[in-house]
Amino acid sequence: DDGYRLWLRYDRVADESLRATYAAAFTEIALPAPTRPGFSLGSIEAARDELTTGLKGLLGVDLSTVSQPTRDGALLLGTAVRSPELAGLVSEADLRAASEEGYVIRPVIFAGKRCVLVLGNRDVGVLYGAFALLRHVQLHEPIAGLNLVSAPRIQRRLLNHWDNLNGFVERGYAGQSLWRWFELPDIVSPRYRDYARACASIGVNGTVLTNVNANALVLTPAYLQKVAALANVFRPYGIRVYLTARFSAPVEIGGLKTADPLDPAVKQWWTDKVAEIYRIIPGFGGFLVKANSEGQPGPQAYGRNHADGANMLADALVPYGGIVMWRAFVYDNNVPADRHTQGFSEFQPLDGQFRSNAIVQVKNGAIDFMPREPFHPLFGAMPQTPLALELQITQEYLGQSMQLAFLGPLFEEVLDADTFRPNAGSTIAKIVDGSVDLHGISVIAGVANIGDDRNWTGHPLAQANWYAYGRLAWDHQLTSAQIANEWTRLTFGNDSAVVQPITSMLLESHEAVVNYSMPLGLHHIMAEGHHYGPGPWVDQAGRADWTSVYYHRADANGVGFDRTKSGSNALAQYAPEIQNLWGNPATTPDNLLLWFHHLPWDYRMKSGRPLWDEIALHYQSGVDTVRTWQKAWATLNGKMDDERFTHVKQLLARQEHDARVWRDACLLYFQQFSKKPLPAGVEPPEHPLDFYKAQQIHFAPGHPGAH
Ligand code: BDP
Repeated sequence: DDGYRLWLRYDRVADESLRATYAAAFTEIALPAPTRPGFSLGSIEAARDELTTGLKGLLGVDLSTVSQPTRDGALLLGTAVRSPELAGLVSEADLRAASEEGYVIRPVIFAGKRCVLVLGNRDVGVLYGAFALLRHVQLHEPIAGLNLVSAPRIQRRLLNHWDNLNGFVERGYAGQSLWRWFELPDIVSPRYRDYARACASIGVNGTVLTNVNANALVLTPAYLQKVAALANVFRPYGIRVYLTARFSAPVEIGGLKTADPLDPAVKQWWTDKVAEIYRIIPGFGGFLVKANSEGQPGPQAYGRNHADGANMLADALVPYGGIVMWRAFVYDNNVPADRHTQGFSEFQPLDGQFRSNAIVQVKNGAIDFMPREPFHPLFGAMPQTPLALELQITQEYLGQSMQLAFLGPLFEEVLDADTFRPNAGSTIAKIVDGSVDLHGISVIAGVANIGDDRNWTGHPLAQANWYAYGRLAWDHQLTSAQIANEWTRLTFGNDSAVVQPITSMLLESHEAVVNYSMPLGLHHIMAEGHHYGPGPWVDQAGRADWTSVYYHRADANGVGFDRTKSGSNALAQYAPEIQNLWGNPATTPDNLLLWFHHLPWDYRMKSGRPLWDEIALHYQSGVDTVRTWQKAWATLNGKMDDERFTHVKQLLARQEHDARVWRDACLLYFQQFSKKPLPAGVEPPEHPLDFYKAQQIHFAPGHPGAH
């Protein structure tokens, strides 16, 4: 099994009596108000097709489609708007709860038959309902008492692809881009539909096709036709297409002399461009913009600010219902004392100046998707501006597609973080979903981990990260434990001898990677450029804040970045409650300690151990945990297909090796400063420090310099 089917496997239910129960419950598909005239495939038809294929696989039955139920067991699909007689079968409260995109699934009597109703307010709700019902069956859940009502908490649930037009994916570790730009629009790979099915099955409803390090060419007519071909495939699956807009496009492809956002000719150029886009791509979602960061062009080149830039694009998009997502991940050559502070300093003062269809997109932390990072201080600090949360699904700093790091717990930690703004309980989830400041628009974005590898994500278990992102984007109240369990059962079957070990591995894995790479709040100590493996010694890298020494600041006195009043005071950008908590090492959680404090090597930890020992033991524990997974995985031999079994087995062996390299390299490096022996229980390093320093990866996947 090559893993292509992801979590939509639809393998036959092995338990015959269970299968018979399902088969009796689902006998035909009834569409009282089908097909929108003029549309070859709408969301309801996509729902019908998915149910037909899925139930054929699961139950071995061919369901026919009828317009009215002819017997008991009809699956009744429809929307409240177009089938009022179906809406009448459920309460108003249920319909309200299903809101714009959700669904109600429940047994009903209709036309004298016992049916299962899959009702949405809109067509796409029926599609999401179909996937929910198929998931229910795949998880072998009972049909008796079936009652599912669900709606997403965040409106726009996006994947951000960092895909270049040349096919190379920046920070992508699963092959080349899915989008075959050269072939499009003439050749439309069936894979695009499978991508859309997978996204829709977890509620993803938007996709930014192109890299934030943008190429203006995608806005030229020839490329817009290619984009339109993809948009046509995605539309029935409820997925809008978005593009990254290179700020200097008016100069690069428009022949203008300037891209100044206040210049009337520039405004006109974007107004015309947006009109052209909507002519070619109906339902286009809008733009994502990285400006004045890492060399990307932006309004500051013309003495304007981020709001000037964002508003100019927002104005062009507003007649069509489009949005602009303007990224707050900014830093440039005017390095402040601490890069941590720059995003906040540039954006917070602009609160209130953005148009209502301009969203500021903020990474979960202020530095850059570190293995663990405190939440970004902008969350809660811009109450008048809707903020989008940007998560990284691709594992740039978490072992890429070589290492298992299930990100459900990380995403959950971020979503649940309390900003204390305006008061306790104002979590990032509630700020992002708009409930704290009552915004009319809400967005979440995940940087995709998908490429054209046959199994989509390189590491078979990394599929779980795509899944977890979508599920949490739909409902941030789900727990990562629930999601891990669901995904494992969907992907490897319901045998508890398989589910239990895999679920435990998944749930331990993010912390284990943190432990063997950057424990206790250490950060940005990876190898330069490709970011794979350790590099605490990196001290030359073009700019200070690309080095490791800038972040760990190890010296004879200790280690860590002092971000309190005695240091960079980045902490001042957080709410007073957070400042009190994290301003004092004794009340800072261990896992963020060295993010905020520079502490002596013999600093007494909450455990009673000296800091040096604690660091060393964390590195060791990360390695130990990986070894327990190798043992657990061995028990699965014969319980799944050989292909996935062997692939993961090999990956775990590689991970164990790489975890040791992290541990040995970092401990040897820091030992030069601590001058202390390794505590009992920590294995001695295999090689001297110079050996690790000499290791070099020349061509790593996903690295901008690699193509
Ligand atoms: C960093 C990546 C870089 C991205 C940048 C961004 O290393 O490749 O371009 O973030 O998010 O994480 O813009």
